[in-house]
Amino acid sequence: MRRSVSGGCFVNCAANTWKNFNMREIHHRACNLCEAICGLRIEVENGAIVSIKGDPEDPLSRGHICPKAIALKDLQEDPDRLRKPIRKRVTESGDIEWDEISWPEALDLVAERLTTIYSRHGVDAIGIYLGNPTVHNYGMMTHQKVLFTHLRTRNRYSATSCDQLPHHMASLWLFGHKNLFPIPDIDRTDYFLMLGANPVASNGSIWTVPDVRKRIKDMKKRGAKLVVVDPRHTETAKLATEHHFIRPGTDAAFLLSVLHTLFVEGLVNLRELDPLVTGLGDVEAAIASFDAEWAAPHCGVDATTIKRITRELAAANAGICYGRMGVSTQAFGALNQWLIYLINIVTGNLDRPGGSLFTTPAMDSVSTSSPGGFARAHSRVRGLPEFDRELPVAALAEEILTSGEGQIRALFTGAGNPVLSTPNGRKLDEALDSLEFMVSLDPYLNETTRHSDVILPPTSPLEHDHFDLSFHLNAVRNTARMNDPVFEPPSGSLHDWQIFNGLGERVARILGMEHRDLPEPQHIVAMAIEHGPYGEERGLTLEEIRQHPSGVDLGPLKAQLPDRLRTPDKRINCATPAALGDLERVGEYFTGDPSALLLIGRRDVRTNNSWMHNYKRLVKGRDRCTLLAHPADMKKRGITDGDRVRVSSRVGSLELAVEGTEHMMPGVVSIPHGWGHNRPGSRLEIASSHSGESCNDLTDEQDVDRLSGNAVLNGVPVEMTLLS
Ligand SMILES: Nc1nc2c(c(=O)[nH]1)N[C@H]1C(S)=C(S)[C@@H](COP(=O)(O)OP(=O)(O)OC[C@H]3O[C@@H](n4cnc5c(=O)[nH]c(N)nc54)[C@H](O)[C@@H]3O)O[C@H]1N2
Ligand SMILES: Nc1nc2c(c(=O)[nH]1)N[C@H]1C(S)=C(S)[C@@H](COP(=O)(O)OP(=O)(O)OC[C@H]3O[C@@H](n4cnc5c(=O)[nH]c(N)nc54)[C@H](O)[C@@H]3O)O[C@H]1N2
Ligand code: SF4
Ligand SMILES: [Mo]
Repeated sequence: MRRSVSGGCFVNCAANTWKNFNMREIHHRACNLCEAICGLRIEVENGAIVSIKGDPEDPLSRGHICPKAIALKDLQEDPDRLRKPIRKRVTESGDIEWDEISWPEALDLVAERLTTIYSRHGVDAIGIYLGNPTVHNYGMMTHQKVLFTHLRTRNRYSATSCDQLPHHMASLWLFGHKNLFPIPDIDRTDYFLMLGANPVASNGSIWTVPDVRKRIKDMKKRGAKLVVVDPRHTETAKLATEHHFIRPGTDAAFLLSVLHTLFVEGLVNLRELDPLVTGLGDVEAAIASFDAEWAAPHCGVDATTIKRITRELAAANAGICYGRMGVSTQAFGALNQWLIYLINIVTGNLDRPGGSLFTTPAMDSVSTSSPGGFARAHSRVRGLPEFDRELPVAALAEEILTSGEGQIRALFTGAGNPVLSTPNGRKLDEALDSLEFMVSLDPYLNETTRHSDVILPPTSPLEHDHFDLSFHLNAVRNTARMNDPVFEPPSGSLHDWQIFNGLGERVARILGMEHRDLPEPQHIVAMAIEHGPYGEERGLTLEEIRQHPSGVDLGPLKAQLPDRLRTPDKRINCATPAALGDLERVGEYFTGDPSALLLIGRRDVRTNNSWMHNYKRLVKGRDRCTLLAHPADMKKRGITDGDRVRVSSRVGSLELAVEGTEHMMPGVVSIPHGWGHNRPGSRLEIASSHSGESCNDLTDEQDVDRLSGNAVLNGVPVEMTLLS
């Protein structure tokens, strides 16, 4: 055992003096569930959690907490959460059974199967998919390369390409690094134009903004304005100064006309950015035909309103334009994010307090990771472009199902549930069924991992230490936290990073490659912090951060251009060829059927993508997996509130109950994602009795943002009929 996971000391050395379990103790901890990374105080008595509360001393979250954090207790105690590796066995009568096996046996088996397929069919025969919790678990971030550098496959996929891929692309194009995100400085802004985001439910994304509700209220008290543009009158829209419906998928028209208005009305004002910005003349010429009168009939926001919003944004001392999932996971995801960045640039609001600013995290992934690259290779079957050495996940099923050289025959999934989270989940189900071998690094036997031959369950989040590697980069204030584990890991269990070390070592040994285990994640982070911005400047160390378990305040976001840019000439060249090239598609796209019923998604504060429906406190009460529709669309089809309907798209259909609401734009329906726990063979007792349906049985893997390859999850044409 020890030999097999060298580098993995179970007792987390300096970090832990194990607690006396007969006492009540408060553990400080940052929540790992969503991007808000709220500080928590977890009270433990006799080895069990008795309360979870917000930590008022956390300088970022200031005591905020949401219902999901309390479910960390349920996650810790869930009998369905796997504690030991399990291997699939098909009985003589064809039933599937799962047997617990030891860690050495599991790791040996996985390494042997992966290397056999690799040796027989070549490097690209192994596919990798990593899901969202990867970025909430620093050991997965630091250690995945221990295994993946040996596997060298081009078939790498992740949730990024059904999520924030367009942000990375726009950041690379304009600022020179995929992770240089401009963060809305909500606490100091005068004007906020928000498209396709619902932070009151999501708690913010590519924007770590705990307690956003209070921040919005404070902002309005100061006299600042929040304008929300969304096909649904969302929880965020309810707090806004104004809300405008927009036809899904048409934000490019809206944003182009905002930029156009800024140009033609002489509202471009680069302010401090003036010496840094080039290429605006080319952009102005390229968008000359996209005025507000052209945009209005496509997007459903009238021309007068578009122009007024534009003038208000331009007149604000400090303003923000921000867009998230609704504008990223649709037909023009990459173009939209590029346009949003440009609007912030030409109004002089980039790098401006109260506008959008780059952060300065203690461990700076802008310095420690590659800048990223685009379209240096393409997927085998459909020719979709890579970004940062990953292919769009919309291509995963076909890369498994289409025979020929480079076909995926074995798949490694880690912290992901692509059967529920990626477009056309039914096709992926079929594809996963056809694999020669599949292994999942995951604590649950769920809709995806049921296809695996072996499931490797890591320790729970509270059983390992925690430093947030991802989200300080996106936060509205610079802070840092390092927290010790709340519970001692059960004897013989392994952390995600130890599993990567164990597999990496075995794969290398079998393939005769050189291998070095990586040290514990905290050592890697400690080094990066020492060489990070505060380490170099004033000797900040991980140890010092650990001494402040509620977090260290590193101050408000600051202007830092041109230093922060990673472009070779330290300038922002706005005339991005790929984005300008995509403009050709705009006119063509908007000739589509204006009467089509379009499907969008939604998030609820009690859900977290697909994986937190197995906790009673989060699923109790009314059914949340319903279809929302405007009463006019229901009436046309003879549907009344509470009826069950069939919704169908090019790829599939499902049945669910309807809720009529004028909060939906006419012509648009909404189904939340992450449900559909009714597929046989998973082990999720509570989730399967609140199963809902998976809206990704309707989304179409063939319909991607043609520029980026990002999945189109919003604006999917569907039909809705009453079930008799
Ligand atoms: N239609 C539609 N689809 C969407 C979206 C949408 O808005 N609409 N949103 C998309 C977005 S933004 C995202 S990020 C994706 C998410 O897509 P995925 O990341 O594929 O799915 P999750 O539901 O987050 O599944 C997380 C998995 O990680 C496991 N897990 C949890 N914690 C850990 C851990 O610490 N270690 C390991 N090894 N495993 C862990 C869980 O058991 C679960 O199996 O879904 C996307 N899909
Ligand atoms: N409670 C909860 N919180 C979460 C998650 C969760 O599942 N549950 N998931 C986390 C993850 S992984 C992510 S990535 C973030 C996402 O964070 P957000 O992007 O803030 O969350 P969404 O609810 O997906 O917001 C997308 C909005 O876009 C709107 N929309 C849909 N189509 C269009 C369109 O074509 N144009 C415009 N303008 N708007 C459109 C939708 O109505 C919705 O209000 O949330 C994170 N936080
Ligand atoms: S908002 Fe997100 S980070 Fe904060 S407590 Fe809720 S789930 Fe955790
Ligand atoms: Mo996401």
